Parts: sequence; C-alpha cells; structure tokens
Amino acid sequence: MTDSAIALSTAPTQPEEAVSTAVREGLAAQPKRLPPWLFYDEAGSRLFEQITELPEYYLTRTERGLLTAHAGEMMARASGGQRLRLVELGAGSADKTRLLLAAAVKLQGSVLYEPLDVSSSALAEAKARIEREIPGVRVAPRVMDYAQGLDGLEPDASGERRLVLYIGSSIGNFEPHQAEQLLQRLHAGLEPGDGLLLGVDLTKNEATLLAAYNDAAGVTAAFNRNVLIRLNRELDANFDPEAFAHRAVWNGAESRIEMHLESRVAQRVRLAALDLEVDFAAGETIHTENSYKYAPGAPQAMLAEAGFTPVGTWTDARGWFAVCLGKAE
Ligand code: AVJ
Repeated sequence: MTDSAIALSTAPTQPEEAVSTAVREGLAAQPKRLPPWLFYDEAGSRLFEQITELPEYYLTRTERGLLTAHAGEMMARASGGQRLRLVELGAGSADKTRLLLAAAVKLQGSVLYEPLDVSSSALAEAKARIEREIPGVRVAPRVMDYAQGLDGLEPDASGERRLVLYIGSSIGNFEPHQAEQLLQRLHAGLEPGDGLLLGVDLTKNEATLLAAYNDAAGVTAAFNRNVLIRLNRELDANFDPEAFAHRAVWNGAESRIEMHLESRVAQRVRLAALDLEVDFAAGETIHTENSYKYAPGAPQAMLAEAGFTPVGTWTDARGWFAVCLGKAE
C-alpha cells in the first residue's frame, strides 16, 4: 500500500454537508432543535422498524389493517379502468407497500413500481426483495429527494396513470403549511387522472397518543437519543446520551406530539468537526420531532386545497388512522 493510500483510508470521513448545516443551525437556535430526518441513520432506521412493532405504536398496525382490507378497492378506484404504475415517496423498507403492489398485480397482471428514496442502499434492497417475492412487479428505483416535488421523474410515455403513495403518516413531520405546499408540488407534477394515496394519523384520546411515543420498553427513547450517538460519530461530538431524558408531550393547541431531549444537568458539549461548543442549562431541551395529528375530514380538505378531488377515505372502526385517495384533475 502506498503512503497516499494509507492517508486516504485513515482520513476521517467528511461529515455530510446537510448534517453539519442542520446541526449548526439547530443548536444555535433558541429553543434548540434538530430535524427529524437525522433520526434515520442505520441504527435509527432499525430502531424505527422496532417501534412499528411495539404494542403501543398503533400507527403501522392500523394502517396495515386498512391496506389489508381495502387494497383492492383502493387500486380499482385509482385506476378508473386504466393501467396504473405506483410511485412511492420515501419508500424505506416498503413493507406495507407489498399489499398495494399485490393488489395492483391482481387487478392488471403486472405493475411498474417506482420507489423514491434518498438512500440508494435501501432502494437496492427493496428492489431485490420485492422482485423476488411478488412476481409481476418490476421495480425502477429512483434516488431522489421528493421534498421539491416530482421534477426528477421523467414524463410517463406509457399512457399509464401514476398513483403516488405517501403512506405511513410521514406527512405528519411537516408543519401544516409545508405539508400543503408539498401536496401542491406533487399535484403540479401529475397529469389529470393520476392519483395520490395519503396515509394520515388522526387525533384521538391523549393517553393513546402519549403511550405511542412513550413506550414501556424504551425503544422510542433509544430512537430519540440515537440522534446524539449519530452526532458523536459523524461530527466527532461528545454527547453523553444518558445525560438527556426522552420527553414526548402532546401539544393540543398545535395538534401534535412533540419529542424533545431534555438535558438532565448543566453541561457543555463539544462538536469537534464543527469546531463548536454548546452549553445546556439543566432542564433545557432539544426539540427533535413534531408529529402532527389531523382531525377527521382534515386530510381530505388538505388534498382538495392542493387541487386533488378526494375520491375515497378508508378509516378503521376506532377512527384512529385514515388512508385517503385524491385524484388530480
Ligand atoms: C415516521 C414520522 C410517522 O411520527 O409517528 C415514531 C416517527 N417518531 N416514533 C411518527 C416516529 C417517534 C413517525 N413517522
């Protein structure tokens, strides 16, 4: 091995620019904050998968129940008799998506699935697994950030209708005005007859909401603190994760669950890669996530506001979660 090869292989990896910028801004803000997308490094993605299986975390289970019961009807209504292709925003592990893909194959024999994600490794895994497990599905992954809309998608020359899947209540991480803007951008990238299938968590009794984000096994607490472990690794920081308490609270005025990390003591943390020192007072918090919960009827109103005609809503018997279909005009 040459000297330069050794130098290259041992050089500290550059922190990703988006991470540095978000952390620098967020920890300088008052109150301090970090964006929720920082949760999803490899360990965080695994912890999130564990969250989805917790007894208290009703979201995934409830949405999966809706898709299990109604995927056929959802696909039929979206197709309106024409062939569909499915585009998924932030596909991740694409676990619940299989129910929709299987329904599309049943309806039309085969289907093209275009998962969009910023992680090329997650996409490659999803492609291999889905093509192996659901015959009739062809997967065409796109590495892209959908936050700015669907501009990266080439126009569809096949004559198929696009159905955009935005499930999992991911939209709940956005401020309502940002959510509205995202739906408008999606609408602008679609043709008349195309659709959007949106999964949204609904308002419900406070105890149920609080339990879902304060699970007894402490997985959500570990998920929240994992962001500090990520900063230790990627920004050469010296956070003591156990010196921060997990807090999840219901903010009724804003209709959202908030997650925070609360400094148990007065402490100074150094982030060497940013050449930054940050002081925390005892009890001071870092706001790490908002998870908005929508009132019944609000998802359909939001779709309509963005230019979609709401043509179907599926909810569970308790009214805890909604999957809504909007059609672009
Ligand atoms: C992936 C944004 C839907 O808000 O419930 C789970 C993330 N945070 N537990 C949610 C999350 C804490 C989740 N979303």
